[in-house]
Amino acid sequence: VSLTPTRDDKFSFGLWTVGYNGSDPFGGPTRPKLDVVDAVTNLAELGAYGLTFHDDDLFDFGSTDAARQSQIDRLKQALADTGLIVPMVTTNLFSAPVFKDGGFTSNDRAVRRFALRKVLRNIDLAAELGAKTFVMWGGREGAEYDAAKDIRSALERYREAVNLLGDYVTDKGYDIRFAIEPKPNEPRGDILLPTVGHAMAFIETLERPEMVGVNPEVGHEQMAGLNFAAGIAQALYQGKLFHIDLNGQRGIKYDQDLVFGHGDLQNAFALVDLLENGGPSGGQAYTGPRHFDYKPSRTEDVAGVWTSAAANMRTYLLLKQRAAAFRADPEVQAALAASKVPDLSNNTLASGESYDDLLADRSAYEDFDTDAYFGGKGFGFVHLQQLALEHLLGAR
Ligand code: ASC
Ligand code: MN
Ligand code: MN
Ligand code: MN
Repeated sequence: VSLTPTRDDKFSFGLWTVGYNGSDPFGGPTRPKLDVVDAVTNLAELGAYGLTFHDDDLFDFGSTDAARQSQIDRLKQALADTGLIVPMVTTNLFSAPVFKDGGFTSNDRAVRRFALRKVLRNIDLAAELGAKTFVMWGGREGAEYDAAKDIRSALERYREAVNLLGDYVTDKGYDIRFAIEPKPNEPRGDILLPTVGHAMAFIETLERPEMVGVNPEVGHEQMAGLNFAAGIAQALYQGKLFHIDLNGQRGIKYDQDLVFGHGDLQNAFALVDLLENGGPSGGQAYTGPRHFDYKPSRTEDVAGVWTSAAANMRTYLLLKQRAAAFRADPEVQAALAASKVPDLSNNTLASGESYDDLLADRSAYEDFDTDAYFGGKGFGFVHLQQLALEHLLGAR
């Protein structure tokens, strides 16, 4: 595994990530505004293949048509000059004051109609730029006060919105799929569709569920105390991993958006192993962009922005290298077998066997001596995890 990023690695970055100027709720910017052409040029030089953006990252909210078009033209020229692509586009329905109670699910109907128009306009731009994925992070779709939001109506309005967008993309013949990005809270006290599981259940209620998947973000699931790699495994299992936001988070607190790996490193190792190798027992691999949604810390200067961007990709490749070594180690293969990890992929019933056959199988129950069968024998999971840790640390 080479540690030099290439286009084939499919690393992409949000314009708002390297473009983050350091503003937080307690202080203003610590860095100047980043121009989109500089972003494209620097990312291409570092080995990324893609740039993603919210409409308002590229042109200010409320821009004139001419100002908007000029920024689109500047982006297109930079893409042509570097070979970078735009694999994903998303819409900002959270920054402007009009969205203070949300976009698709604002209690105010005129706001909901405005939000839909803003998204439709941006879908046209996504199609024009060849983006295949349209992400929807509903950061303001939520509430602080139980009495103030009828959750069932809000979900119904969310559904109405996503159904309409699916109709639009289908009628226009665009080659675009949607990816819903869950987050439990921040900026709202509680956000609708707070986890990958909530989002996947919601998707099944849509008119075109096949057009909609998820865009899970490492830190967002971890803010809910969940195991990110396990959530990704379920999304892959259900064919819903349309996109992914990689970053780092240290526990249940505000959304940190640290560099990938600068949080729960062991879970990041399991994640890369899953994305690159299909996980412990094989299976479908992820082929989409490796998209970093991180924020260069407020403490860093402009040079530090690019150092941190490179760090995301290098960490990913280091983990990919370590995961390959882990899989190739005969001792790991033996430990996996001893832990019966491969056995879980065998059907519990034999082929053609019915519950009547199971009920008739005395060896499965009446004659199954639970004590004699296991005889106190353990599974050896700790040894297996230690082997993973030693590969992660480069000790093997
Ligand atoms: C997105 C996305 C997020 C948010 C956040 C905005 O599109 O994936 O997590 O917007 O990065 O600050
Ligand atoms: Mn985040
Ligand atoms: Mn994100
Ligand atoms: Mn984010």
